[in-house]
Amino acid sequence: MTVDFCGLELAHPLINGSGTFDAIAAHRAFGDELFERFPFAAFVSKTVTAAPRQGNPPPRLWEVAGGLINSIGLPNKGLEGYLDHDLPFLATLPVPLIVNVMGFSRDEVAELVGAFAERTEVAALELNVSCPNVETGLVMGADPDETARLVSRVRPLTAKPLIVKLTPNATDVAAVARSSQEAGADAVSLINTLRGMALDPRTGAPWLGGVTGGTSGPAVRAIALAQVYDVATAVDIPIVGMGGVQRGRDALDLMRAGATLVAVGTESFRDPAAGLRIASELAELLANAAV
Ligand code: RRO
Repeated sequence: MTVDFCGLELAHPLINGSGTFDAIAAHRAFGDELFERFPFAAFVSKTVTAAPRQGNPPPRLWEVAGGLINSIGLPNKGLEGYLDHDLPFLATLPVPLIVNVMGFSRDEVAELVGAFAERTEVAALELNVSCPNVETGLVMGADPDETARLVSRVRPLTAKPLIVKLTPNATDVAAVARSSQEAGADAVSLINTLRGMALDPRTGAPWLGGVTGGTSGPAVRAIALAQVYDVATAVDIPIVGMGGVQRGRDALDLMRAGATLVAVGTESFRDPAAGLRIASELAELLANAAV
C-alpha cells in the first residue's frame, strides 16, 4: 500500500489530522511500543504559531451526536519553544514529519515557513488557513484571493512540499483549492472542523470557553466526502481527505472521491491505534476489490 505523496514515500495512505494525536504524550503512555507500531505513515504535528499561546479558557470540548466540538484555541509553545522542546523528539518518530503552521498575518506565516524550511527534520509543511488575518479581518482560507496571496508570499521560502489545510467554512471550497494550486501549493488537505456551538443545558449560556468551536467526527463525514469530491474536480494536486474517518470503508470512500491520503482525527481519541487498524482494514478492502 505504499504511496508517493509529493515525493515522500509513505508505507500506507493513513496519516493523522493536525492536533488530534499528541505523539509526545503517546510516548509517555505507551513507551517505545509507539515506535514499533506507529499508527500513521507520516506524522502531522499540532499547529505552531510564532508566539507561545495559552489557548482558550475551559471548557474546551463538548460531545455531540456522532462527534465532538472543540474550542482549543491553539495552545502551543510558539516557534522557539517548538524548535527547542518538541522538534527533537518528533524527529525521532519512524515516519516523515509534517509541521502545521498558522499565523495572524502573511508575515507571521512567512516567518514560520522560513524557519522550518531550514530544518532537515521536517519533511513537509501544512498551512492552517482557518485563521483571521488581523490586517484584513478576513479568515484567510475562506476567500480564494486571500489564500492565493498567502500561498504566493510563502511559496518562494521553501522547497519542501507545501500543503494548504482548507476550511470547510467557506462559500466555495473548490475555488479556494484552485487558487491554492495556482499560487504554488503542492497539495491540499480537507476538511478542518465545521463551526458549531453548544449551550449549557442548565444556564442556556454558551458551554465552550471560546463560545463557538469546530465540529468533527462521524457527524461531518458526509460533508467531508462532498467537499473532497468537489475539490478533486477542481485541482490536479494531491488531496489529503479527512472528516469522520472511523473504518477502512470511510477511508476508501474518501479515496474514491479523489483523496491520495486519508487522515484520522477524532477517532484517535477513542482508539489511539486507529490509524494502523484503518490502514489494515483498507488494505483488505482493496485486496478484495482487486479480485
Ligand atoms: O486549536 C483549535 O481550537 C483548532 C484549530 Br487551530 C483548528 O484548526 N481546528 C480545530 O478544530 N481546532
